[in-house]
Amino acid sequence: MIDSMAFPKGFLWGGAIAANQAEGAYLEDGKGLTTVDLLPTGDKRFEIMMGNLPSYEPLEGEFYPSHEAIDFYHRYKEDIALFAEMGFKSLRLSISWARIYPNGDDSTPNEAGLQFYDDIFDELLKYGIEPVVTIAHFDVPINLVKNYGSWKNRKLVDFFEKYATTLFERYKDKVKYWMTFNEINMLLHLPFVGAGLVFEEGEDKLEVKYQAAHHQLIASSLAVKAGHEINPNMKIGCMLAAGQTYPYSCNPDDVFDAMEKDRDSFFFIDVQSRGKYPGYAKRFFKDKNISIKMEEQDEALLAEYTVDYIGFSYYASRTTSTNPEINKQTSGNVFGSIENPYLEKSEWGWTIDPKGFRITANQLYDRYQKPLFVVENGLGAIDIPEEDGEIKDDYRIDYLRKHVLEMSEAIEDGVEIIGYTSWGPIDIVSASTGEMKKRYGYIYVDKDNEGNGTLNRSKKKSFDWYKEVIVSNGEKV
Ligand code: BGP
Repeated sequence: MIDSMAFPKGFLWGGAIAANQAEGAYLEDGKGLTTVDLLPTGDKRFEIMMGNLPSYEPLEGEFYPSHEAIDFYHRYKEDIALFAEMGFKSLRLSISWARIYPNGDDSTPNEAGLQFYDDIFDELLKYGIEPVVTIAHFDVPINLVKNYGSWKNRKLVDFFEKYATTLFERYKDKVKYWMTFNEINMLLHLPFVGAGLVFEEGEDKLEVKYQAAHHQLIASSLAVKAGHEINPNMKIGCMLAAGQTYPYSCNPDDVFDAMEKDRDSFFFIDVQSRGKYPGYAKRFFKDKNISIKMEEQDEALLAEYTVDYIGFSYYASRTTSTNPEINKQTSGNVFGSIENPYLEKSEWGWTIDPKGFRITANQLYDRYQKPLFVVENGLGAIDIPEEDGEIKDDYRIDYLRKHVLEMSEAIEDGVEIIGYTSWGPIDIVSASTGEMKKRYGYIYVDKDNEGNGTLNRSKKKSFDWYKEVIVSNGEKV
């Protein structure tokens, strides 16, 4: 254990999960089918994530991990008790849109779905755990994809506004912290995942993506408006897949390239936090011949209803070069990074860069001057139980310790950070691969990649480590 003193009183330590990666029960109690329910494992998964969906129904013989996931739907009490034992101050979770509005365009919400989240929030509050809610985390009701074209269509703004308003009204006294769209910039990289986009022949994909982005940005503003009207104490944030891009060399071409790559992501938060389309985006649209359809009131909405805080995930940094020779080396990252010779990588090729976390936090705070909330961070790794079943995940502890220390450095740098919810405090389905073997948890779940296992929960070595971090408010890491 190492001493650090930076964390403010009331810092929201905890963990983060998403409905589709944890709940399972994919058609139970009136839930409708969503985009994620059509993502199998294997190569097809990536194809679909890029916007090539073969069918609007699950196919015979395919394995869809979200259908059962880790059965959080039926086991949440046991899981929340374990989170409480670790001393969690917060739990970030998402609400499944299709549990509330099974088809997305229904006139009334599904009471069973609303009740399920009421029960979860009550259970959390019983232990003094603050719920932090993501309104949309990579799942769109499939009816909206099939019959409306998902976020390509402006109508989604209305459906989302209605969905968000239903949540704000129902949970106004239970939930203070909200986020509108998980990793909103993921839409550019995995368009089906981020926005339910399925491309048709001949479509200008870039234009479609930015039109969908515009709709999400407007929907996000309208959600901020509705939430604040319903309860002015609500804090409604955005959520960015963050991670600094480094230039491979000090060649100004590389430096400029790195800046542009970061702007692909900042674009979203510039709009959500600063309230307007940045000049560089306008130039980009012009250069690429992209025209975005906007309505008269849009600019005013974006300007008036900006977010209260900046939520972000940080796993890895990226590196970029304009030199075609160097560009040949790539590493496994949806953001298309090249190898950074100074950094180690995870088993999935993600760089391990704790200092990059400090840099990223500083950069976001310098840019937006709003409180930051680290809502995802962690190491996806293969855990192999010892003979007695114990999992000695020192590699995970090592990753997290270094990141928590860099976070404390960022706080010393003057960055305002209100909480840290590490990703997947209990093993859940991986978003990118659909695998169970890519694990992040302090709590092990007995389930393999094919879906076999008892689903029993057990504590890993990191469980006690994280408990100590929280008890000492980050003084002992
Ligand atoms: C983020 C997502 C999460 C999550 C995490 C880890 O992009 O918001 O849903 O799963 O990354 O990624 P993976 O599960 O692919 O390891």
